[in-house]
Amino acid sequence: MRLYKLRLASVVEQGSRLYSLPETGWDELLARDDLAQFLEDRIAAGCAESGFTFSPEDLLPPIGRQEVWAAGVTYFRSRSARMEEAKSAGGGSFYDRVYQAERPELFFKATAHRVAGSGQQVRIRSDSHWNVPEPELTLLVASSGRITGYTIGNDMSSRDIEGENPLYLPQAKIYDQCCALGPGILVTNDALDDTTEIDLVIARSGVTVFAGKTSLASMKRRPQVLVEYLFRECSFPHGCFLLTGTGIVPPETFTLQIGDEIRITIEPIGTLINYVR
Ligand code: DO4
Ligand code: MG
Repeated sequence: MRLYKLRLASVVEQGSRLYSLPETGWDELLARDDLAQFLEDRIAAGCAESGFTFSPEDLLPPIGRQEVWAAGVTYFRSRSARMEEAKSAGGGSFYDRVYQAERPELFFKATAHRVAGSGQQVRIRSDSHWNVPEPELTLLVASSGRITGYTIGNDMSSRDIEGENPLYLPQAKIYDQCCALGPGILVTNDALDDTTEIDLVIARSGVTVFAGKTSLASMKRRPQVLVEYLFRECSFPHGCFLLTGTGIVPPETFTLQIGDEIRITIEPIGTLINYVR
């Protein structure tokens, strides 16, 4: 079952049918521990209007008052790329240490104001010359700490700023339209299979300039463990989103340019499409 946020409605896709949920607040839905059951019950009770249709332009980012957090260095590829980028500044060993450590790297990424939805624009910083998208499986976590769904996240990153000094991480990671989420939320109580693939394609004027692939089998940490650390000393009355880290890093010669199209696909969630401006 997939849940979409539109300008005027919350919409559930079940099988090949779309149902709108009038009078159901987005934040109230996302905070729920029993989201899958709640949506199924609403549909079964006839409280959802069927026969609804929408086009991709109607989509909003699937976020309301939730905070967006991110985990880092959860794949070997991210560890190695970051050790290299921070080496000359003397910061290289931090990344290997956090990759091995019991405590994960978790950082605050965005509120809704800085998040783009599918079809919308993400930004690169004007004071950076080396920028990449980070395609990440993203958890929807209820206020209780239970994982109730999955979406796709793009953790836009300025690698030159981060590499100059690890203490610049918040500036490399947090700015307007630094994050994309969408297109919708796969609502399920089941964990995603380890064979689930994450695909990234970057196109420039219609030509692919980078393509990469990974799978959840390469992620070093389990989603529930990341959530357990995040919830240790933070409460989330409206639930939250947690990006789980990137396993795809383009080569050092690559940087995003204005106009690039970024496509991230994770089936069975869908494809998140954004344009750089
Ligand atoms: O430590 C820097 C950020 C790491 C990150 O965002 C990732 O691995 O995805
Ligand atoms: Mg990341």
